[in-house]
Amino acid sequence: MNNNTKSIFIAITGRPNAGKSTLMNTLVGDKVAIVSNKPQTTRTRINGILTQGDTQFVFIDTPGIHKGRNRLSDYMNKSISESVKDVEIVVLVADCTKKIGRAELDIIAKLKSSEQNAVLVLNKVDLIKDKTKLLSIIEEYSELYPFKEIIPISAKDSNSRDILLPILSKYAIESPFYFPENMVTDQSERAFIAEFVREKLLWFMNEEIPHGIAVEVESLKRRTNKDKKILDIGVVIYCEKASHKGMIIGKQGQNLKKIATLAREQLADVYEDTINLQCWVKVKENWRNHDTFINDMGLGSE
Ligand SMILES: Nc1nc2c(ncn2[C@@H]2O[C@H](COP(=O)(O)OP(=O)(O)OP(=O)(O)O)[C@@H](O)[C@H]2O)c(=O)[nH]1
Ligand SMILES: [Mg+2]
Repeated sequence: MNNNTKSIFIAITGRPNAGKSTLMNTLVGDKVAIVSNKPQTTRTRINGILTQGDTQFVFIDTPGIHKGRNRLSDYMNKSISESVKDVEIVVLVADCTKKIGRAELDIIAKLKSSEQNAVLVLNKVDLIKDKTKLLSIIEEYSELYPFKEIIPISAKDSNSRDILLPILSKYAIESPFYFPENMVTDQSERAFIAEFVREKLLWFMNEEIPHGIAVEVESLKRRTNKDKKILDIGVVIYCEKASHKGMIIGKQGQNLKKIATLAREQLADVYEDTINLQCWVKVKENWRNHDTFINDMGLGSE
């Protein structure tokens, strides 16, 4: 390893649905965190890693800060506070189509108490027709905190990577690399696959159901059959009510089939193997208040 390496830990924070995971994926250049139009998509901190030349960026995607009504929410909010502490810089992602709210003010209060280096990303500028509106938003935020930079972008647009990486890299510090150079995330393979499946459930299920879903990879095996590489995956989808189970499965299993097919196709792209995916749905009442279950699912305290 090169002796002159640098690394930088970057916490990505903001309200639910602001585009934090979208931004992390764009910065890493690979899909490492799931994305959906439903708030509270991300549940635990997920690290995305990018090594460029002598610099290693470690992005920490956090759940969107929100008002908790159950133990799972408590864990999610705790993981945000912890992520913001020990990093070189915090990226506050704000949806520029929304007014400054409680979530942004809470994060700014945390930044103030630790005098953290922070940049503000005003996301979703593609949705604003009259770009001059951004000026007043920028002014409002700059009165709240001495952000190092305020950067209007579209996290969906890959150009935002070229804009942000040079800004962030200024805060890198001399240190060995913490992760192998080709690594893009430190999630376990099982966690990554479970998230992929949960993402499809978020896409297709409405109302309260997605928030009460947990996905576990129960079995994961690789085998070869006539030179064909096959990945056998057994997944359990937990939901909170028998009625939810029925809705997830759908008439004659149509819904679950649609979800599993899409998950299988996308996993096949990632792994370049043949994917054999089996999904079961089980009811686990009120699991979001069961500490043991939350911990078993990897959603509890780390
Ligand atoms: N128009 C537009 N939509 C975006 C942009 N960035 C993200 N989105 C959309 O915003 C929604 C939320 O994106 P996520 O990346 O899941 O948001 P998040 O902040 O990680 O949300 P949580 O994990 O729930 O806290 C998705 O539907 C994204 O496609 C953007 O630059 N422009
Ligand atoms: Mg997210």
